[in-house]
Amino acid sequence: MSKRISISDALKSLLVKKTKVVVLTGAGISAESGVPTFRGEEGLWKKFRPEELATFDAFMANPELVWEWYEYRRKIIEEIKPNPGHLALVDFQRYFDKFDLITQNVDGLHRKTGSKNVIELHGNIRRNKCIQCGKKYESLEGTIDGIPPKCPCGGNIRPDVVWFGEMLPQDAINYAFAVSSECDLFFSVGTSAVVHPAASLPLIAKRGGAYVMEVNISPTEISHIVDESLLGKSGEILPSLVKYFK
Ligand code: BV8
Ligand code: ZN
Repeated sequence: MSKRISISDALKSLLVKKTKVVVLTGAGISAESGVPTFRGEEGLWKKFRPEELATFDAFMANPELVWEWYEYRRKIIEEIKPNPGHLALVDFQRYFDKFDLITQNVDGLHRKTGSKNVIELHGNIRRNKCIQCGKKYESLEGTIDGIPPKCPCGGNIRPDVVWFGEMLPQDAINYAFAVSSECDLFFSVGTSAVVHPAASLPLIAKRGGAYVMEVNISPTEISHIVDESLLGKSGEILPSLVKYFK
């Protein structure tokens, strides 16, 4: 049973139903489900730098390598299960009258847990698309076998994620900017806050007058601007915040 962590009176007074809440998550919230983060010591990018794998140029230069890297990551996420941090955010969504969950993660775990209307800023590794005709593929059915597979139109199939140097889905990022600037309480959970434009959301929330929280096992690039940092695992901290719900 997770104990109740001590929090400030300011945060306690905001944990009421009418508070407008936005949560931004990064790879850290999936770490306790066994998904390697990006920049940690065991990080996915230990062997390769992000620019060598998560870019369109990398894919065009070496489609097999990039495809195999995503297949390796898809295998990992096939077996994983949501952890108490994901589950707590479903409770958050049920409790607060106005709640938005924005994620940088591509593992689809929030949706799998039951969170609704998740804003996936960087796409979803479970989905693919054709680089030539843009056709989206929820599964590889209808594609031509190969590494990477090919679309009947002849184009290579790629993961439907946002690579470095690529625009984020316009509707997703616009919505994220809007709700972050209007919320009362913003949580940055399990993200190193180095990847833009997602990393600007806590700043936008702060400028909009929100109380900005950080939940992380270690300090990050935004620790100096948040109102309150809760140091620890999101799988322990988020469920213990649910205990404060009235
Ligand atoms: C764009 C999908 C422009 C693919 C990803 C200089 C300044 C500002 C911006 C830039 C710049 N130079 C370059 C840029 C742009 C670039 C960028 O931000 N680069 C960074 C590295 C400097 N951004 C882009 O390219 C974006 N596009 O800007 O387009 C544009 C404009 C016009 C026209 C065309 C283009 C696109 C960015 C999206 C890239 N795609 N992923 C894939 O996943 O393969 S990013 C990738 O990083 C993931 O999505 C990931 O979510 C994201 C952020 O990483 P984190 O989630 O934070 O993960 P990380 O490992 O870093 O940290 C984990 C954290 O968890 C740690 O803090 C750790 O302490 C904590 N933790 C661990 N365990 C726990 C925990 N916390 C709590 N509990 C635990 N148990
Ligand atoms: Zn095609």
